[in-house]
Amino acid sequence: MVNRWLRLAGVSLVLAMPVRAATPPVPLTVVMVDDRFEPDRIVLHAGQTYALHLENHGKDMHEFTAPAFLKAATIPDKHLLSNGGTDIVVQPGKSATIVLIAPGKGEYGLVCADHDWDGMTGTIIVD
Ligand SMILES: [Cu+2]
Repeated sequence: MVNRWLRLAGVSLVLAMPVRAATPPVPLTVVMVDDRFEPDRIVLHAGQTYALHLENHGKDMHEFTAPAFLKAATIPDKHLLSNGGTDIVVQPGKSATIVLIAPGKGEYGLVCADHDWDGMTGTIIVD
């Protein structure tokens, strides 16, 4: 009987322990203009969760095209990706936010698929 009480008390203690809150995503804003990324050098820490917020301040549609990076990152909401998971499309005047966990260390290419010819390119560095 005592044994049973102890077991019950143990269960209650476990249930009463506060749930540790998950680390909130680190906000990271990248602005898209005609035709650049601001900033065009994005530095992330491997394994950190980010809320990548893309704002299109331009008059043209822009794309955050980073196939290797988006494939390597952990992205719960894959439906936010376009063109086979290679990019995030942002219409002019609109924004998009995607939560992702940065992949392993490395350097990943970034372009706007429509305006790379005009120098709309960047680099994503994970350290
Ligand atoms: Cu563009």
